[in-house]
Amino acid sequence: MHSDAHAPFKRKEDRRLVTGHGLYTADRKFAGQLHAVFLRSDRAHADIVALNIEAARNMRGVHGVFTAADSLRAGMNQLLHMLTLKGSDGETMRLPPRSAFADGRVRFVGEPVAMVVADSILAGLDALEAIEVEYKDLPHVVDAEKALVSGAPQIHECAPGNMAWVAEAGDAAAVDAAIASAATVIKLRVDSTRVIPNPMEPRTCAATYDAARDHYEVYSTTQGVNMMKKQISVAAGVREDQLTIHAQDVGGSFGNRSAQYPEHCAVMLAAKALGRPICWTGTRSECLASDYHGRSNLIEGQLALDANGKFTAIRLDWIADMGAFLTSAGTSSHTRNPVVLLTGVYKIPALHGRWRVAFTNTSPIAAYRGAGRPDVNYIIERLGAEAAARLGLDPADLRRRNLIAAADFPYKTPTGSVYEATDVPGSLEKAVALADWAGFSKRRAASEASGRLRGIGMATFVENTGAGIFPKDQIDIEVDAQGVVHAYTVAHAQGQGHETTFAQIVADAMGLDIETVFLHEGAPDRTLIGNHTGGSRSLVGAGSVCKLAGLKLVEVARSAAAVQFDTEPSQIDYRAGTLTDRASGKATTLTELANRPEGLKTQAEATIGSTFPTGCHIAEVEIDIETGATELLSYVAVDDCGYAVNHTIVEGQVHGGIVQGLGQVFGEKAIYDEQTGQLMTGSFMDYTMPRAGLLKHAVIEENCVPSKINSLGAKGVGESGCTGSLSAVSNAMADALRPLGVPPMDMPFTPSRVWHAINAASGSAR
Ligand code: MCN
Repeated sequence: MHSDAHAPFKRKEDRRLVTGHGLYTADRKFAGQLHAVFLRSDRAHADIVALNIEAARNMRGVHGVFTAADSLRAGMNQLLHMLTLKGSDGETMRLPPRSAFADGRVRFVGEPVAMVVADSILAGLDALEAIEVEYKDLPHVVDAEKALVSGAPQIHECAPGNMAWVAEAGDAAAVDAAIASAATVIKLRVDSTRVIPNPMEPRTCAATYDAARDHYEVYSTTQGVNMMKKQISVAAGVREDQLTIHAQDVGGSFGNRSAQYPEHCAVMLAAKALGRPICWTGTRSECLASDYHGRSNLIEGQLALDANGKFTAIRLDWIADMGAFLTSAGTSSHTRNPVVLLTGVYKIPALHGRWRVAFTNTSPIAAYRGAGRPDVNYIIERLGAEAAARLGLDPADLRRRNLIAAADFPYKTPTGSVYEATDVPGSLEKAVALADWAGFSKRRAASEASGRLRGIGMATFVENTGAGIFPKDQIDIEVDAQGVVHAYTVAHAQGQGHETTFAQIVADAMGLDIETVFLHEGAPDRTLIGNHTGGSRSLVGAGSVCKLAGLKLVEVARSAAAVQFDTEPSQIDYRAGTLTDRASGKATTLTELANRPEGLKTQAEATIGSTFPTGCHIAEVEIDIETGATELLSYVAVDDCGYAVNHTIVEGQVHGGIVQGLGQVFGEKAIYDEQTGQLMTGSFMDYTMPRAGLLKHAVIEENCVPSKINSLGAKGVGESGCTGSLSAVSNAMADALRPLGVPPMDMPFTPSRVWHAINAASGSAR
């Protein structure tokens, strides 16, 4: 039975996951395991004058206490950075060294200083209390803009002025000229706020060491074992063949689990030193402070328009906060992705962008769902909305004047990106109809009559899915003795449903029932080349190779059947697992062929680049003037994800992405206190996660144009919801508040901030 992309069916992984039979890293139990707990810096910037671990080391139940002295001695002195780029100032990106523990100086609250390994977590926590650290406080800076001001506290010797690197793209002179002759220039400064990813499963890792083989097994919450192996190998100073990385179920990630963490090295260090398995699981507060954070981009934008409302130039001046250290790909997601998308979905002849990438005394920043794409879309779309308001134009009409027409694809942008075929104008018209855009003024009048502010906001967007760091994606595929098909991949879902969709692809390619196909992710015992899950590239990459693998396996089976029936492969008909010799009518099956001594297996591979998903999202909000509380009344998303393998999962991905964006729009914001450098949002009492009920009514539709770069015709979808929702909802908020004279404000639109903005604008503090 072929799987029908339109017929909803249950996810294969859910039987395991919703019945409590998932195997998450912390579920693993090792004979003789010990527990690690970390002493973390309680200050933003300080020299470690003295560190006394003797008392802790001698406490009951304690097996060891580890510090930077141990990790440096073991050759752990630099986390890997995947991309070291040359900046527009001619300087290479500055890469401050980082070991498993702070080496003589702490640079953010939450940085590991020491690790106790004990029989139990409680014994370890008791021993942490006995560690004496003498600090000499240093001046700190937690704000990226202030960190770049001359005279700011210096965080790393190797990075003068706290600058990690500077990048530029586009033509500054062309933009100057276009702005000088523009009929209208809109200027806006936005803050794509710092957020903390917060997967449901806290960050955790475990390590065992086999002295006989000089080999580590590392168990971790990760987005892909290959990339993690490369990073840990460099950071821990061990060869890749000395490492096996395991992960089965991973309870969410949102981008912050593709990079390696110091804790990986720390548990490996202890596993070798003590000859026992070492396990660590972060507490929620520990993760809030020490997990890699996301976004934190301050962007000044200028949009120039001619007298007909056509965009003539855009300029972005961008400060990307990287926190205290560079993560493996954090800088590129905040610079490379926005450069690729600098034009948005519009025809804009002149572009220029400058990115200053700064160090601050805060937790490092890594990719976070969208990885720079929601941020660049946020500034472009907010500029567009302000322009429409200034010119008295319908925002949909302003877009119609400027969108790249469907006939103009593939479209080469002035910064050299080539967008593949899509249909943003079509998505806009579909979204406008679904949202009853034309009927909004009536609805607004009704809200006004009941003393409420109503606003509507639109975002049109394009994204680039990740091209991948490894050169190709390989899939192993084989049939077992029972006729069950097994596919093996490096990609690793953390909730995206690959076990279902990838199995669906193989089943479709081979004409089999999806129940007879199983996907194995991570596959540590195979030497497959392939990319981790990230940049919404898994389906486009590994997923499309699953199709090639299924088709190739049928051909391998056809050849085997031809040998058996002494004929040519072309004479063998294949249908739903049965192979028939057209001339003799003799038949065999995949199962029978698999039971030959040589079995039935093959490997497929392909090198797949970026796809360019697009979309148009529309949000409608209503604000209670008395309290500043906002209700999201409706949300319409029309996305082009190319061929959709599984509509239910696509819808779930878009829905999840929208809600993740709503979190940032309405509440989430990591706040460091300027005076003390302390993380003020260190628990769920202070850090506002989105709640069920925030998105009551969402219409999620597709307007798909197949991609030409992969065998499925698919484009990625995992991040689109986030990319559209920041802009659409913020524009709706701005639209609701504009009639009261509230100037453009930034996320998060909490009741308190909205209430204060309304009252400041009306000049009557209530
Ligand atoms: N899909 C489909 N048809 C398409 C596109 C995708 O059926 N045309 C399906 C895929 O087969 C897959 C899912 O949708 O089951 C997402 O596919 P894809 O867009 O390729 O994204 P990835 O699988 O590479 O997932 C990464 C992406 C990113 S970058 C983040 S961050 C993210 C996200 O997905 N983090 C998530 N979604 C998440 N969902 C959950 N539950 N948890 C996370 O941590």
